[in-house]
Amino acid sequence: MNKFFIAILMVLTINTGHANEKISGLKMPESVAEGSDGSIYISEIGERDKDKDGKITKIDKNGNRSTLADGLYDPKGIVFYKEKLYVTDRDVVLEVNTDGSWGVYTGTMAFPKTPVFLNDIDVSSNGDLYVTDTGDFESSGLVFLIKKSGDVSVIFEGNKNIKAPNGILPIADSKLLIVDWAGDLLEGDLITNEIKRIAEGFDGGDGLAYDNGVIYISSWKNGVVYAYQNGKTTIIDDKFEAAADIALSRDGKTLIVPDMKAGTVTLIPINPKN
Ligand SMILES: [Ca+2]
Ligand SMILES: [Ca+2]
Repeated sequence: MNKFFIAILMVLTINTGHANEKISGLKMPESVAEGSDGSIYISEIGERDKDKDGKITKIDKNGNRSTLADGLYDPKGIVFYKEKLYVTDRDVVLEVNTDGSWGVYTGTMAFPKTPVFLNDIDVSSNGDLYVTDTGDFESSGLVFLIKKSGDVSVIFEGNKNIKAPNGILPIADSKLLIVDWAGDLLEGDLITNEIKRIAEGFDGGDGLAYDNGVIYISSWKNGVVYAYQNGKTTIIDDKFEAAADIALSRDGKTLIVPDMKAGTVTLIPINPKN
């Protein structure tokens, strides 16, 4: 347990008597990412469809909270890569520096199909970004690949298997996990371009995390975080109002869960096998 978690734990032990690690007072937190120094970055939408009130909040490893970047629209997915953050914000992808300066990394016009509702973002080891567009939340979703070169392509689009993709996670050079708002856990093959359903029942699916063969899935609608392994789904925690885009800490020991409606980020200790 590092200093950050100890600091949070102490505060909450005093307040509640429980070892329940929770950061509160956030405005519609959607997504989280851990930096290389152990800081946690949280995207806060603020008011939906309202410009300039979105921001990125930083919680450093000692538990100190600060606003890293503000003036955003409705920031959603966030990922850390090589000392920068990449953030989806409606119909653009932003690049946010660790000093808080930010700008547009991929503009609306760079997309081959006009983005409607850019949602989750993740990165492969070579710096390629994968971005979901949940579209109309029914059937018009898209998955974009933003190459390091800046080229943007559609790699998956709405069909019988993929409807309204939300959470996305590359798990190997050739495979992508996707959780669909419609409730399906999907696996996309980046070589054959095929997509298959590997599990279902995650209605309002939002975020994904992966470690050692275990896939963690959040349901925004159900307020639940699930674990899926070898065909079996278990519930990690079902006490959320709207569990949004989760992440796993770099040491694999903590699941970080933003709750958009409650305005909190909860740190759930999980027990890796080793
Ligand atoms: Ca906003
Ligand atoms: Ca999301």
